Amino acid sequence: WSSPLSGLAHRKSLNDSLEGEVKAFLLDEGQLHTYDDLTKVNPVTPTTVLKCLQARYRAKVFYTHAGCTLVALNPFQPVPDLYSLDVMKEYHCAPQPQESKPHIFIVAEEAYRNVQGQVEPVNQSLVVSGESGAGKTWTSRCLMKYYATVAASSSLMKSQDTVERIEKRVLDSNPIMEAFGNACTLRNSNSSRFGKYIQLQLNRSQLLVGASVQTYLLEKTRVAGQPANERNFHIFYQAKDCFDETVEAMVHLGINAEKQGHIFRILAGLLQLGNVTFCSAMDESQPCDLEEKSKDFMHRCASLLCVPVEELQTCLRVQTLRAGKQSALFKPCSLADCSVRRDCLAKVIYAQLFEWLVTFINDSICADHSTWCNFIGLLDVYGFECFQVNNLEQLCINYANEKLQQHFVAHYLKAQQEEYVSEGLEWSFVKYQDNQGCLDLIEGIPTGVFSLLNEECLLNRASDAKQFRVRLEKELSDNGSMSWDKFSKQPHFTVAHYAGKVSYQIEGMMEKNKDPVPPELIHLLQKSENPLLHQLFADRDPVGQGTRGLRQVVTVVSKFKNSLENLMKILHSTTPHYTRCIKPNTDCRPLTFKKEEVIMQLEACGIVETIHISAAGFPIRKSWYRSCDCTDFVFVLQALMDSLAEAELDDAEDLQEAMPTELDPILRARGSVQLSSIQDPVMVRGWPMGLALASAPTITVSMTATGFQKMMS
Ligand code: AOV
Ligand code: MG
Repeated sequence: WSSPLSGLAHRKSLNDSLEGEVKAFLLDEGQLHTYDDLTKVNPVTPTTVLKCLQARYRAKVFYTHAGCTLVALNPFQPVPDLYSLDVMKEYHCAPQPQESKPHIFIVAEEAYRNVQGQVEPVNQSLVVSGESGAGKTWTSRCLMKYYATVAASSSLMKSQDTVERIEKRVLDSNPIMEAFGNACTLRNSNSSRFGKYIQLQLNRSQLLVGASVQTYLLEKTRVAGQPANERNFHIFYQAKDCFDETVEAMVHLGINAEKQGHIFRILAGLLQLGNVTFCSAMDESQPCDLEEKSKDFMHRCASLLCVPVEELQTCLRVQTLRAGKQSALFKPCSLADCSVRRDCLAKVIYAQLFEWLVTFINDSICADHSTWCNFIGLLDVYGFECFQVNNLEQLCINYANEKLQQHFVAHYLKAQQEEYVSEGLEWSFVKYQDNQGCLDLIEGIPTGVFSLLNEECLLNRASDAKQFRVRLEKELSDNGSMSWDKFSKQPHFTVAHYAGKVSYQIEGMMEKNKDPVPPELIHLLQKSENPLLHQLFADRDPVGQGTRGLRQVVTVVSKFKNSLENLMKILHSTTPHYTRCIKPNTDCRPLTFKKEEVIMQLEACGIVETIHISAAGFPIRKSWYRSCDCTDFVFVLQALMDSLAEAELDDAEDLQEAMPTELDPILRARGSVQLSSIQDPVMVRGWPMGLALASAPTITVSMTATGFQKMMS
């Protein structure tokens, strides 16, 4: 308890300084930056929370507790020594890390101590959320470095130079995955274009012995085209230093020079392919021609991908229609289709290469199952996105964020309140934004957007955006999270996500969901003499989507939904810890705090509700503030604390006796303060519930003596 109010003398000056809205604001504004936990802000309103965060940001304090969650403000500039080895040690060695200054390392250390469990090991998950550019990936990297340091197992030191220690290898997975899976977007110059859940595997002695990575839906369309002023994946541009780092990481993970050669030839092939353009043939019955300047690109592409150039040209421009088992018909593709095929080839190669890298990384860092017993999982997914034009990628990304929000709501907001009630605490439910309606809209069966989209895709007919919009409207118009922009020229639908409304363009959505790959392209790649490219497609069934033998149409959204459901199962089986990254301004400018932008993010993730509910774990009950003057209460509380700090309290009677007489005038004015003990103290995260106050004019102070003492210590 670090209230700046200490004793009677302050009361008058405090009252004098309270005016207008600030009147309800009990904290000395000059001291706002000292509030390490937003549950101590009083009263908890979006404005007061915002003020506190702003004051802290100004004072270059970037982490603040919000009860059960940690709020991380993005400084958008390096903060010297914030993540140094010494700081890690400090938090790791602290007897009570929670009492140190708020830091991501507190969350890390708490999970690390929890994982051992008092009865049996409990796996932990660190869920980092926030919008694009808020700092999730940065935070995840900090967390990984922390564990790679405090849980380092020197026994695994290998003598060969190329096989690095496991901690180093786990960390080295980052630059590789970021080089291939991150890109510069309008929101973030290092935006993750895939989701990632990494499980850090710990042995019985809590040493890091390995890790496994699960990735989610790489935004592969980016390889073929990017929105204006955005870029392709980093790997296509890296300048020397970053590139060296990527290559070094590859070496550490066992991707030798030969394999690297294969990888870079494939990437170079994709760059050449991207330059290929087509033009209509004179004779319409003939396949499209290559633009003159594209012929060289085509040759270089074929040579780099190690496929016959004639066949490459043909399969980009001619569709092969099977007619019976043996014979085939050939149909020239339209000009537009040629480009679609070119892009499709690039996408399928890149996505497969990315998947191969992830598998390779896993093979290199995953510990044998017998050697580890529990894990700490780190979740870093792409943040909520809302662009001018949003399509299936954004729908999936925002759906993932919606799922995480639900996990948070269910796990924390709902569960915590139910716990209070079950423990007999008089409690009126704090309303929070339940996003089930939005999730029903997206994933509901049989009439959610995903189901309807799949249905449309399985019909095997040319998809029509207008028709699909009509269908959506017919089936989903009674869902409050869905709305329509009547004036938009293109067919759209708008979803009210927890983090804001997003309008999705329907055009192109069906094709993206089907994600068809012409079989000719797969046949071609299977002939590649680049051993890696050949390997990427060796097992693939050219006609079906999956590997040979499993012939069924798996749409993008059904695959994504399944993988997210698995993720949710894992999250539910672990103890979660939430970190909310906040982006203080959309321009990514250092130390710039835009109130309107921050408040929207705070509201979106329900921070204020979280604080209200968490605050119940502390001694102040919110309802009290609504009905009476807060200054009195804090004053009473502070005076109580001051005088009881030294007292030996065994029961409520002791407490009654120790009541300071200075309180009498207030008590007379306010009614009385009754002290009684709670028979069964409510334990909230190891804290006996301190005080619960009933409404004015009678102030009922209920507490356990030990609770009070603990609070004081
Ligand atoms: P994101 O992961 O949340 O966005 P990042 O973690 O990539 O966002 O953060 C964006 C940028 O903010 C980083 O590249 C850093 O420059 C800066 N940054 C973030 N946290 C810190 C910090 N603690 N200290 C200094 N700089 C920081 V996305 O992946 O786009 O949703 O899809
Ligand atoms: Mg990221």
